[in-house]
Amino acid sequence: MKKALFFISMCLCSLLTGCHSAGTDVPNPEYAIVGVPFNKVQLSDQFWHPKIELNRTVTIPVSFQKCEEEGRLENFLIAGGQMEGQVRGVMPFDDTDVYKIIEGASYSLTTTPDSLLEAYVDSLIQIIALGQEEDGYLTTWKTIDPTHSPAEWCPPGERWEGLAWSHELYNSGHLFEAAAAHYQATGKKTFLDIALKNADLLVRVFGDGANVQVPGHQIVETGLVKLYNITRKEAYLDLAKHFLDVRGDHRLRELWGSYNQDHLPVVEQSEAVGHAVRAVYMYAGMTDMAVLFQDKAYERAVDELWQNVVHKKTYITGGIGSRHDGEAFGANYELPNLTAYNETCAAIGNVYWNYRMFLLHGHAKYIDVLERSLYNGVISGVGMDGKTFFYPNPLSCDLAYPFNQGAMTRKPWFDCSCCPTNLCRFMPSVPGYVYATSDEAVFINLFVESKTEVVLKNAAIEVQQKTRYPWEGEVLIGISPKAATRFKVMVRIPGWLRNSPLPGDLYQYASAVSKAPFSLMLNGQELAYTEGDGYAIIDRLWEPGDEMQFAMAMEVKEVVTNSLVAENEGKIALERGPLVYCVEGVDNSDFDTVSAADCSRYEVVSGSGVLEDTKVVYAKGESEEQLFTAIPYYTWNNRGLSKMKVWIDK
Ligand code: FUB
Ligand code: ZN
Repeated sequence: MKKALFFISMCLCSLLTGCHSAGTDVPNPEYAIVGVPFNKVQLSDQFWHPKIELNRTVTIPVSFQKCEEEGRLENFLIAGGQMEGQVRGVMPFDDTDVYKIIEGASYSLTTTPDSLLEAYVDSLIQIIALGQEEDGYLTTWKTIDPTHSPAEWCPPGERWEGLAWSHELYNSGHLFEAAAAHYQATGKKTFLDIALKNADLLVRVFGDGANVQVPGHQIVETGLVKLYNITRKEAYLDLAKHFLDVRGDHRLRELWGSYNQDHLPVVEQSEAVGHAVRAVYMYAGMTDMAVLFQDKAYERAVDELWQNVVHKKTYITGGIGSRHDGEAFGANYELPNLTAYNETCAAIGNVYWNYRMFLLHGHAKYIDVLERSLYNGVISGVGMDGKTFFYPNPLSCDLAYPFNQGAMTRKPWFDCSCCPTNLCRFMPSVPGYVYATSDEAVFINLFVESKTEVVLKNAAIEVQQKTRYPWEGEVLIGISPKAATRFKVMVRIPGWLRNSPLPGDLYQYASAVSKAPFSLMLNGQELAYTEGDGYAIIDRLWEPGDEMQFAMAMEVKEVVTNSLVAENEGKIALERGPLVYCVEGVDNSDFDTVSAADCSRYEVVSGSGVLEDTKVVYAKGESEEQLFTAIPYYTWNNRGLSKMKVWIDK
């Protein structure tokens, strides 16, 4: 079967047309701050670059293979009348796995050209086109047989019937996001044309209030904005806003309730409730609206929601959505460790949302949240082999509770494989979070060895970082305009460096950190800078070849939780730089009684075996005896079954 599909896809590949020039940017010009797109940032670091390579060489190929094996591609062929049969798979959104992997493959093609992969992606797009109906409709299970739903919980029905569960608009949203990325990465319009045809159908069906149903699972909103950024077609933007404006309005339709964030008009929502991935995708869309429509009600709502999530509902790992039941946010301060859900997709969505909040407000606190999710709750989702995955990401494992969809180790795939394929698309986009620009400033947000070129005040400026972050705290930041130019450089001073693990009072460091947590020099000399919005702001006439030396103290710090989280009473977690640590049974034979009470110092040493590229922490007692060993949280469960905990008795 696999061979047959590959053959079909390669034949279709030869029909390919519509190749355009590569590398078109689609940043959103309405944001006062614009991220430097991923395809303009070259990473050369030892942390992210290998992970992105692993994603390119292992995660993406194995995920494509799973899609072939499990009939995800056949569904498009059956829908297009090219094959006989009933829908394959058990989820009404299986189409999106294919879109999301194409999105990731497109990103990786920009940084690493690969003619075979490009041909394969092109052929998949041809297959997807076959599954699209004449008028642009594209959800294969409904086209194949609307009376037969792949999932028990999703009622069958004609187009747009049962939108609470049918995922038709979710499918469109991922289609739009993937097609925008494919166009941005390759310059080809093949996938974009499919997306635009589908978007035009949505405008005809839902535009102008013709149909006041809303998506059961949000994402079409941000997808439409991405299409608007490319086409500047107002109808896409208006439809995105329409979907948000009518949500939760009981005067228009019978509401679905808080699981779908459909209990109140979105601008009246102030507490994060319901399904976590749905929620953060929606908040990302709302943040887009706050900017694009200069809408203060939207801005106020996302500010309040953000405060609620960060101050009361975020794990120390940046994970969100504490309940397995409904894959949902819990009540304020409901942050259990063993049963923490923390879906990988929710952590990824949290990055998407926080990045938009940064672009809206320009404050580094949003990058603090983003960085915490990125280095902990996102990358814990994929094993070091690149082909096994966590769906939930708990903060404790007792070797009894099968947290990972029935398992206690990472699994190669899931019937609902949203998390692996979200990682496929997310990982190669990481370079896009490192730098940003406004009219007068360059932002250094993440510390990653890399280089880029930005244009500010009509001057081209080379920006470069050399660093071994997150293992070491020194960063050399090269700022080199072609000719001397005055502008600002904003160097983020991470919250973890200044006694604030996360904004708010959910977590604190147990003791004050070093008096001089960082230093910033220019060309080896003292440097005059001001501080604001979480940044060191250096406003000067920059000369070709200028270089700053930013040095952050990388101490091991103990974190304590607000007493309202009863679960963590009397316990500490360990952090070093942006990384949260945990203890695993495999390193600690006395796992159940591990305690930091008698710890007098922490020693940082290089890991070994699969952890050889990491730093592990030894807790030492008064007479230098080893009390326990802690490893970076994201690396846990890579050495077989083991108990694990982030929060340690003190
Ligand atoms: O419903 C689509 C995806 O499946 C959600 O985002 C995940 O939480 C999983 O339920
Ligand atoms: Zn998921």
